[in-house]
Amino acid sequence: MTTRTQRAWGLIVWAALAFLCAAAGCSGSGSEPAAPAGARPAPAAPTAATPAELTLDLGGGVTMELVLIRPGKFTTGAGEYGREVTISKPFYMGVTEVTQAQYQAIMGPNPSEFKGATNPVEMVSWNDAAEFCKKLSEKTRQPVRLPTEAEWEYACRAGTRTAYSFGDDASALGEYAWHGGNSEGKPHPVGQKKPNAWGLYDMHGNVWEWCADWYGGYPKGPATDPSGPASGGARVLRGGSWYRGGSGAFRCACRGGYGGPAHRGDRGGFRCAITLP
Ligand SMILES: [Ca+2]
Repeated sequence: MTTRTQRAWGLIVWAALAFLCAAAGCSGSGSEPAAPAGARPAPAAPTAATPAELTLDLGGGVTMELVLIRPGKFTTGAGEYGREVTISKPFYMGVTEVTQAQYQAIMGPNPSEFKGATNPVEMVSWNDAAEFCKKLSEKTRQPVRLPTEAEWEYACRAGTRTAYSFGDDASALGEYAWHGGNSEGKPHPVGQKKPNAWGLYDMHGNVWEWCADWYGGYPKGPATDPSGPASGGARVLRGGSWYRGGSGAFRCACRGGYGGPAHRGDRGGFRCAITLP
């Protein structure tokens, strides 16, 4: 497939994604339903075996920083979804999207359209991201994987109950996100905007992020550690990208998910998670 064909196909796919997102209630910026009491994570202290921060050595002077995410509960979604989700196990979450330097250190070639060592890697499929995690696991002897969609939203919310991790006011989005209104038509080096309360950068914007789950309907009622349908045709993407100008795609609850696991686009990347032993 030629680059032009890939990009044209990508436009079709992302347009469909935007439609899905809008259909899923991501186009507004209103308040979300209040979460039940106790929705914030338990303030468990990190231990020597589970430090608050973890640094992986990818070789060649390249590292990856992750932070400990403690168990807790959150209420997901715009009003039509509102339901309680429990994250019962701690995990580590990448502080940033995977950069091109990190991707090259593990995979070799850099597939990105917008080249830059500290830019997020893009033009990576879900399969590519999974392969990266597998190889990084082998290199570091850590169980590196993609976050589940529930873990991603939990980490994005960082204990908040609002439309965005910084509140309900979309006018502050530019302080936290590269989006269509400030990106000048390209992704930017990771970690330049403000982090959320748990120290995670670019959860809103820059590039969409692949999650582990197949895209499908949410389970009804409360759920604990949901991991999506057993099978499907598309994988979940979260967080919005440098391309999109509307504020809806950047909501903590907004679901993306289109294109099969082999789809690549210049608006899609990922970040890593690690299961604790
Ligand atoms: Ca992002």
